[in-house]
Amino acid sequence: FRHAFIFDLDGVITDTAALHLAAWHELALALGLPFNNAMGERLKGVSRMESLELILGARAGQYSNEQKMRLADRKNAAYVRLLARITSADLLPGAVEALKAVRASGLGLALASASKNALAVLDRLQITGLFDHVVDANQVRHGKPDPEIFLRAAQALGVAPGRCVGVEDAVAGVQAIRSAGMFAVGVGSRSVLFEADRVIPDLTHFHPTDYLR
Ligand code: G16
Ligand code: MG
Repeated sequence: FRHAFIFDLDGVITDTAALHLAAWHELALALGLPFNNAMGERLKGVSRMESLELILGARAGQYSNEQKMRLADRKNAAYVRLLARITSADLLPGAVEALKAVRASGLGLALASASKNALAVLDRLQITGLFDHVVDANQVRHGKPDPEIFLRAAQALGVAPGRCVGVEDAVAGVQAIRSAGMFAVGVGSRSVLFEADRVIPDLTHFHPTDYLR
């Protein structure tokens, strides 16, 4: 491939963010921890264990690593239960069309998701076959905003980072794309994703060639 697109999953292709939030909320309630929906923005794109630290906040020091692992497992069990409800009807507007447009233009297409459940989500959405390569949290050492996940995807596609475009809804994700030396397309609001090279409200009317240098 001469150029490639690397898409984030949660919040770009489907709105699992709401399910993650519901699962964290359930855990916070059980632990008697304060929780507000404003937490949502900070949890986006952030790994499971780092999300737990944010949820525990000042009380993080009161739990051993083993206890934290158990709490993270508990949240994940709740999240996986919610995932069973996802179908291709949960694809965000324009998402499949955008992915198909990338393929139709002969460009490489990869997924870079901070979720260990990414393959299960792709499967539920029935879009696994659209990707040339998938990198998820099981394959990387450092989470977003570290560029590792995007660099791995580019390497697997055999495309130099400077010829890659990353598509993200999270601040941490946009930062990861920029540190990888790629062009960053933010999906969401400009006030949140101001570090992106371009910001679009959603994937409707997504034309891959608009972002190639
Ligand atoms: C996603 C979500 C994050 C979530 C993370 C880990 O990343 O945005 O909120 O904490 O995955 O998920 P899991 O607990 O399933 O491993 P992305 O990069 O797809 O937006
Ligand atoms: Mg995301």
